[in-house]
Amino acid sequence: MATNQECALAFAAIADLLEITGANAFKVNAYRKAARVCEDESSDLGKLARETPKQLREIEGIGESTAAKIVELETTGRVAELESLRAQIPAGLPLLLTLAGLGPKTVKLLWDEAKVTSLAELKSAIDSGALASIPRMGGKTIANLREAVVARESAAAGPTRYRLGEAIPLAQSILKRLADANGSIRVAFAGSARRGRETVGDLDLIVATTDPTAARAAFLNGPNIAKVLAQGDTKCAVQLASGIQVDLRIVTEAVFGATLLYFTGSKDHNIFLRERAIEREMRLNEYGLFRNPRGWPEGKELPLVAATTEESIYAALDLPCWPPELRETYTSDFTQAVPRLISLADIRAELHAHTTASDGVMSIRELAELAKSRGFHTIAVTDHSKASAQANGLSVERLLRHIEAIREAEVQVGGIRILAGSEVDILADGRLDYDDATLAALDIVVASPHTALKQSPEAATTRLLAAIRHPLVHILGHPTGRIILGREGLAPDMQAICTAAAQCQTALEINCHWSRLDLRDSHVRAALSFGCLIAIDCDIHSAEDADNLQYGITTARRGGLIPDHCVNAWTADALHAWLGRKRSGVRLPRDT
Ligand code: DGT
Ligand code: CA
Ligand code: CA
Ligand code: ZN
Repeated sequence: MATNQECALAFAAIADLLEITGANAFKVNAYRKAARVCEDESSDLGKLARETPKQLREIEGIGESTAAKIVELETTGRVAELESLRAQIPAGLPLLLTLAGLGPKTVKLLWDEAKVTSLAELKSAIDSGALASIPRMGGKTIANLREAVVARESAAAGPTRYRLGEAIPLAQSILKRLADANGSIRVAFAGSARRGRETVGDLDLIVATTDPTAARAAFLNGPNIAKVLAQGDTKCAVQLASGIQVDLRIVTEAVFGATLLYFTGSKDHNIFLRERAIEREMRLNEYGLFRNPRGWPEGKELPLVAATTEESIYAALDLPCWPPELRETYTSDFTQAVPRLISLADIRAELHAHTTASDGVMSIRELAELAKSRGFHTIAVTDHSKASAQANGLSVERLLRHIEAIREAEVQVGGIRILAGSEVDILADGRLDYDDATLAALDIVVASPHTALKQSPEAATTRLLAAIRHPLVHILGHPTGRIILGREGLAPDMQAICTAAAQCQTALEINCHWSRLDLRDSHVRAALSFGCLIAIDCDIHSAEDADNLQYGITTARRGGLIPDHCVNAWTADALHAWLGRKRSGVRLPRDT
């Protein structure tokens, strides 16, 4: 039940609080080390705690007391020492730790010397000049503090959004606690996270249970919860240490579907459904779909039509059950049928992955074993090209040796096709970073923009078109180079891009990393309307990156992608035929 991340968070929180209370440095450091070790540990600590607790002690950095706390967290869901530390200090202090540049030492100093115990008190202490008299508080430190407080206040004023892949893992441990709680029947994400939006404002969870008290306790008591915002019988809300808010609805199994439907949204989709209900003399709300005949006596209970599952509600409204990813806008596109959208299980190949040869952390063999463990028939090794010097891009000589190593690994590993490829830089003017003879020696070429990401839309269009039309390029990698909540990236003419990509059978990538999701959902929709091929790739640098596939899939689904248009969903024969076709029209240097 306790995840490694939860253990790490608990130890980090203990270390912070110990430091604030002035505990000795040795003890503080032991907890900090334990937090790091838990974070990096590859085996499941909760499972060890349950099955073979003695083995916890064998992990370097886990001692007797930290091992006992992992067992405690696993068996009780709490760590008593953490709770008693929290009880010893003012409730507002832990929040101060989340201010930029404010560590436990300074928080302790502020508390001891200026009696600061909350954000508001810190602000007035700065404004009144009270901090200036504190030893070790220089003008620069105070200026930094002021900036951090201002940043926090403006963040609180504006709508802070979180990237999907950052937010979801934070709530997964809560969802698990809810699922494991007594009486729990069903748990689910709702809201924008379930619809797979690239950013979320908050997270929404729903639990169906016969024991609401146990569900509430499971939700409110966890190591990563900074603050309880609401704790009612059916609605609870918390703020996590990272600042993100999590809302929970506690319901009975009988109305789970209606509540899930309502809180999945979007608001526009809810309006669409409600109006459809009204047209049919029905009423839809978070408790169910009810018959509401004309002339029904005021105040008399409406007869229930459906509430337990979303499917039954859609069916009663004469609609196919819309996948959450399509519930984004007010649209009646899918009143007759919904497309068979691509799903995780359809993916059979990864075509964008890095090894230690450039900036990845896995060897070719490790990568291949990872892909095999996912049931893939093909993995492409696509390390960076020479222009990406910061990513240790390969010179032509190194690339040729790498191809040999890939061929050897394919024989040694067996049972999976390992393609020799490259993620070749598309230079600012559209030329590729390797010459044609070099590219022709590869099985697969992913061409990506990495630099000059602020060039004009016209220059970007010319640049990307050159790569798409290059006969040796199979896939255009992260086409715009945008970073969500970070940088805009290129803004090419998508119609021109899609027209050329469809014509040349060059696939456009959906890069699955949650900071990229590039192509974005709207681009996927546009690309499909032009008949483009789409690749969904994790751009693997380390094993965890493979888990980002889910975010690429939801992005693809939001764009309406069906498996036929996704090269990663094809059979090995179909995929390799497409890759080969891209080679057949080209005169290779050795033929001339
Ligand atoms: P977010 O959190 O900003 O990323 O977006 P959502 O869609 O998760 O929005 P949120 O958390 O405010 O509410 C979750 C869902 O609950 C929303 O998608 C639809 C439903 N909902 C919330 N408030 C209303 C409302 O006032 N009217 C209707 N029709 N639905 C609502
Ligand atoms: Ca939400
Ligand atoms: Ca919400
Ligand atoms: Zn790249």
